[in-house]
Amino acid sequence: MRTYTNVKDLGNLQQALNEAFEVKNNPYKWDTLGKNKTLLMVFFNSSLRTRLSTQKAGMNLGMNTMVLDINQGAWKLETERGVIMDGDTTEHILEAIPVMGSYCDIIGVRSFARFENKEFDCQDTILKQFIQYSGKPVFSMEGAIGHPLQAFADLITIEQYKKTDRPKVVLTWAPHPKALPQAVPNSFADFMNEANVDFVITHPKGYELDEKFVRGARVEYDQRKAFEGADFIYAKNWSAFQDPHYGQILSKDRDWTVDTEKMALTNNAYFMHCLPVRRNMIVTDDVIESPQSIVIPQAANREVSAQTVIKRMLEALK
Ligand code: AN0
Ligand code: CP
Repeated sequence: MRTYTNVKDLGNLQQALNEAFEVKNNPYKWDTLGKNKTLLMVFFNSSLRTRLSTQKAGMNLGMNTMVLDINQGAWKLETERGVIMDGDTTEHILEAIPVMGSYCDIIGVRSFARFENKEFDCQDTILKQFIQYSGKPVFSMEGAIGHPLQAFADLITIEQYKKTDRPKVVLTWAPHPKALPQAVPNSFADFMNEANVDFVITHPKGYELDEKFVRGARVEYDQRKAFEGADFIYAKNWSAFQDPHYGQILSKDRDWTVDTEKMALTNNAYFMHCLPVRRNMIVTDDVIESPQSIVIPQAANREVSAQTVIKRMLEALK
């Protein structure tokens, strides 16, 4: 594997899942595969889970790992070509990327949507520049349009907990005070559309995601109706995608918060969220603390998804 930015990079999904469970059951089986190989993780945005789980995944494979926080100690990077750099950016990303590539064997990049220019975001410009100019295998640690390590971990978690062959999985929008990217719901939809699940998306009108990821999945605007008979409730906030409201907050309606009363409509569903989560905006204390909440094992599976992806990249280097 040379790049990992979406579900298609995994090839056969069932095979990838089988490999992930092998990794989960025996994480140290390949502890010399990454000997004298260096993993560089580049963060343009904050992180708790991605930073720790991906670093741990690299260490399980015997790699050396380095982390660079672009906004804390690195030079401020210019990302547009043709700019006269007489402002506050010190270095151009087109030099910085190949320099970073020269110190490592595999690169992970986190660069969220900026909501300044929809075209720039939709092209996943920063991630693409790393792929094009680093000379090294690159995987997304959440780009401008996707978070495939999260969605792979989500699928592993659903596989781990499902009680029927084809569970009903509901992705529900929930309120949040800040404008958040669409990356997590995009990738979740992308993966669920490939998986053997009955997938339903519910959100208020105006929050329609990019059809590239929804791919004709059922969208139900009545959240309560969507919850009926669900086996998994996956909550997430995102900002509007459609023009002319790209990156805007259209609603903070707490009637969409996932609570005990709504969970009672489901088939005793498990509750999932990628974290970090704002309690009593996205989900009530009662629901996230309930025995049906699997947010902690879901986060733990981030190590598994990262290790599976990095392992494949190391194998391709041989
Ligand atoms: C980010 C997002 O919604 O994309 C990261 C989630 C993994 N969340 C926040 O910025 C709160
Ligand atoms: N779920 C997730 O990616 O968390 P972090 O933003 O803390 O890495």
